[in-house]
Parts: sequence; C-alpha cells; structure tokens
Amino acid sequence: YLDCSQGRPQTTTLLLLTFIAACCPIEEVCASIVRSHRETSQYRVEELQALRWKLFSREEIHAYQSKSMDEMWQHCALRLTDAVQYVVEFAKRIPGFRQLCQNDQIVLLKNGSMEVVLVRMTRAFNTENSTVFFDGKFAGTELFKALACSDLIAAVFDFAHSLCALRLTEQQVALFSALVLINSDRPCLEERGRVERVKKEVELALSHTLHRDNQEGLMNKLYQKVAILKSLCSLHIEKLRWFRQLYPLTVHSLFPPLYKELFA
Ligand code: MHQ
Repeated sequence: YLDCSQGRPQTTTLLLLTFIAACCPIEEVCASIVRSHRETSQYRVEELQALRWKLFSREEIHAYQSKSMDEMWQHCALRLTDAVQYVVEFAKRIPGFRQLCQNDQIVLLKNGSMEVVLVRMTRAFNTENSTVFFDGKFAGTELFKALACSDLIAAVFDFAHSLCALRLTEQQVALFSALVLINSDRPCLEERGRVERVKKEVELALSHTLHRDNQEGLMNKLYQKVAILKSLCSLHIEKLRWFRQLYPLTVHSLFPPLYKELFA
C-alpha cells in the first residue's frame, strides 16, 4: 500500500498516513499546540494581512504624540494586558502546563508572557514600512513618542524585523511560542524537573515540525532569538520601574491589575 512508485499515492496510503499521524504522540502534541495557538491568537493572520496597509493619518499620529506621558503609558499598558490575556489562555492549553503546580505556572507566565507577546508581534508587523498593528491600524515607532522610551520601542521593532526575516509558518510560531513559555531555566521554579519534561516534549514537537518542513537550520536561529527576547523583557521592566518612580499613583490606581501582577 505504501508503494507510490506510480507517481500518485493511493487513497489507502493517505488514510494510513492520517492514521499514523493520529497515533504518533509527538504529532498529537504538535497538533494540540498549533490548535491552542490558533484559538487564542487574538487576530488571525489573514485578518492582519488584509489590514496591513491601513495606516494612521498624520493627524491621528499627532494625537497620540500629544498625549501626556502617563496617559500614553496607561494606554499601552492596557493594550499589552489584552495581548497578555490571550497568551495566558494559550499557556493553559499547552499539553502539560495545567499539570504543573500553581507556583510554577505563575513563574512561567511572569517571565514568559511578554516574550510570547513579542513573538506574536511578528504576525502583526509589516516589514515593508516597519509598522505594527495597534489600536486598529498600523503604527510606526514615532506614534509611541510620548512614552519617552524610544530605545525600548526601537529595540522591539528591530526584533520584530529580525524574527519576520525567518519567515516562520503559523505552526512554527505556535511551537516556538510554547518553547519560549515552557522554559525550565526560570528562577524560583519549585518542580524544575517536571517543567524540564514538558519542555522536552515541546522541543521535540518543534524539531519534528522543522524536520518535516526541511528547515532544521532554523532551530539554532530560534535559540539566538530567545536571548534577545530576554533582554527586551528586562528593558521593559526597567522602563516600568523608571516610570513608576515618576508616576507611582498612575501605576498603583490606573494600571490593569494583571499588568501589575506580572511586571511590577
Ligand atoms: C498581539 C497584539 C498586540 C497588542 C499590543 C512601554 C509599554 C507599556 C509598552 C501591542 C511597550 C509599547 C503592544 C502595545 C509597545 C512595544 C507595545 C504596546 C501581538 C502583539 C501586539 C501587536 C503588541 C506589540 C507590542 C506593543 C506595540 O496579538
């Protein structure tokens, strides 16, 4: 049945392949993570692709730039928190995540949710004009001027560029996001061994996908990105500390509780 030498596979062969896929545990892990990503991705890629030339007008950009610093911070914290909420939902659906103890689930989310938001940013990034989907349209770095952290914004946009250059498929984005989240090197994990085991599964799923796509070389490039992600997140935390010193009350009473719980 598996002989395809006549050039076209027989129906039975296709059925058999589907059957093999369904019983292969690693295929199942792949499929489950990809499904979780799809169901929690906030915007579908096709949706974002269709909107990629919908830019803010000069006046609209000016309106964002004229906001006060604390107003713009509050606005971005809200948008970021929305995005993080979807990532939390994604995490809960990664096979094995819910079976970890509560402390470790929180540790992984505290350290990894922002990193996954930045990975997901590549789906919402237009490399042709360096703009990102924000508040319903595409925005360049200048729109974020009022935040007064142009170094962070520039670094985040640079990262989006470099990750977009790898031209990952949606499946690859899904599995890479899961790998970023299930990181057994995070400090303060209680059951590091269990996290390690879940991580190994996800890693296997990612390398399996890359092998199938004939792109095994991507694995090393993705590991390089993990280091940049870590530095971007430290920079975000550093900026938040600086902002909190200037506007403690804004952070205390106006920032979303989830944002504070994760980053402050
Ligand atoms: C998601 C959709 C999405 C939503 C929000 C200083 C500070 C508080 C934040 C987007 C840094 C500013 C974020 C809003 C900036 C880097 C943040 C603010 C994919 C990610 C994306 C596009 C976020 C990307 C990062 C943004 C622009 O599905």
